[in-house]
Amino acid sequence: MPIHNREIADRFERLADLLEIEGANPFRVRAYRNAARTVRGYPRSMADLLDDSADLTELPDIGKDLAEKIATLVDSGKLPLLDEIEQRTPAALSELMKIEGLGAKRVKVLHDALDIDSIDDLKKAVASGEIRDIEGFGEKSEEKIKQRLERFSGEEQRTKLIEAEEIAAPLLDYLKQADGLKDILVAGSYRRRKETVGDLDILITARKDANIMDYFVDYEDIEEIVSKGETRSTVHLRCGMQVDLRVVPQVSFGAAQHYFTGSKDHNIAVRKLGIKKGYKINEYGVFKGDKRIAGKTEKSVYASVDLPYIPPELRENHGELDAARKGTLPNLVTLEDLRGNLHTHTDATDGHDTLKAMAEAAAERGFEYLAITDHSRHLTVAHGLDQKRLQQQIKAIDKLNDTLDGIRLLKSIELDILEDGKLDLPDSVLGELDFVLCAVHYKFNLSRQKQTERILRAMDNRYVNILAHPCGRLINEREAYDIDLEKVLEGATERGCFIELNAQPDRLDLTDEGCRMAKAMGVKISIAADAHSKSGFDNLRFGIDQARRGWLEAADVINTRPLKALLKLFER
Ligand code: DGT
Ligand code: CA
Ligand code: CA
Repeated sequence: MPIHNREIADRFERLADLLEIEGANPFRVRAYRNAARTVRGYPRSMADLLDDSADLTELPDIGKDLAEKIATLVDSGKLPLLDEIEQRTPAALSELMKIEGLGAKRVKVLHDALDIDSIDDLKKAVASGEIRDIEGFGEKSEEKIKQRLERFSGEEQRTKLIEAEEIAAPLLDYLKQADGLKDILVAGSYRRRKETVGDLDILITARKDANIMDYFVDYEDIEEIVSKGETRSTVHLRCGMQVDLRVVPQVSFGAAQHYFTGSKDHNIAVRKLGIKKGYKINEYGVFKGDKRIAGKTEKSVYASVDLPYIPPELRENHGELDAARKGTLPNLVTLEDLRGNLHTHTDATDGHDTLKAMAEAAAERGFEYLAITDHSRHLTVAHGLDQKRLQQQIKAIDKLNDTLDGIRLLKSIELDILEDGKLDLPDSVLGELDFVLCAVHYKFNLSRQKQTERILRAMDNRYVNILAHPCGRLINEREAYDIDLEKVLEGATERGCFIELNAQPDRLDLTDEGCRMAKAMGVKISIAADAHSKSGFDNLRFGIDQARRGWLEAADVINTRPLKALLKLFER
């Protein structure tokens, strides 16, 4: 059975959690967390890599021991060390650590004091008011835990797009081998490129005698067949993902694509336009009375209500129908529009590849420029650059630029924004850089007003050009810190600063809504890979997805500009 990167990463994370609760060596804990992050974000599945006899120790943060553990997991589905630990420490304690504010230490205290082993136990303890009596907790923290529990249970579990892709890929490969299959497409939120998806909606057309459904439910990764019919089946995969599969007639394929791509609100709005013209629009086609007048292609569905084709990323009923009618749909930015990347780390700080390797990888991708933005010295990473090391890097970049052909390295830095909005390197050295990136990496819990002020103060510095990952969220892991985004965007325009859309698939920060707001306010965006290794440039396509959902066109994005025009933008 194929094991997905996500499952491997989850196990390593649980291992790290349990080790941390047991008070293990922090470096050991960190090693498993880093490995989990590498595996989770890796564009190819570990199973595939091993199939190709790849050397896993070449991946960031994967040593010999971890490589062996991954191989065992792929081979047998087992992680013996985790099994061993779960004998003595309940696995569900790792769940408790997902509650914001409960770290390993506090989880252990709860466990030791009240035998709390699960979210359910914790809920009961909160309800009976027992938490407040534990040393170091008190009434206030009991109340906080209560609120967080409520929020936690309210969240439906949605899957990050990159993980959904990883789950979909082997299933699609499998389905494509079905006898008699003609077309196959993943519709739903997946096709709209939403940052997270609830389930996968797969559409198929096939020869009449093809037994698609029998073939489908034989897929080895299925845990439960929820329903199986001739044209529609629903299953749950082992990883928990639901898959809806529909087999539709060829003449209806466009209408089905349209219907099942959604969003629901978009569909309803289109259907209303149909009703006005006396048509019925559903997943089988567009009908005038009993006569099908459109539906073989999506384009024909839109044409039936006098609209041009609308790209899936826009189909949220956020004004796209009006824009389509008026002929003002945006000409959405594409991956090919990007001429370079403005957020990159090397092994000088927490990246994994050398300056030269990153430069060559970027050149190979056809980038015209690549900005090196290692971390500054403050709290973020252990090896942040101080003034002296930054100056060394500047020299190294100058030297490398002399030898590089076709690509220019830009000298930059990712500065920490300190709590008071000051920056952690002096202006004298910032002046030597091509531009400056800044970001919040700690003190996430300031009040809205203070956090907003903090960022505005940082942008006051005349050397600052881009605010990186402006909201600080990690999808499914950490909420955004509280800021007044409108004020920050306004502050950015006033100061001639730009905002980043960080393309790491677990950040995607700025959000799609944020992009629309920025566009409306005239703030330009940098779509940035935040690459920590050569493969990190692959992130860009997720950034593009999000940007398109945010209605951005090439002109709204600064790294679509040729080098000269870009450098001009950085003069402030
Ligand atoms: P998800 O799975 O929560 O990420 O979001 P979707 O958009 O993939 O939603 P899903 O899987 O429930 O349904 C797939 C599409 O099917 C949805 O985008 C639009 C269409 N659809 C589902 N239910 C309805 C409905 O009641 N009316 C209409 N017009 N369309 C629907
Ligand atoms: Ca769906
Ligand atoms: Ca569905």
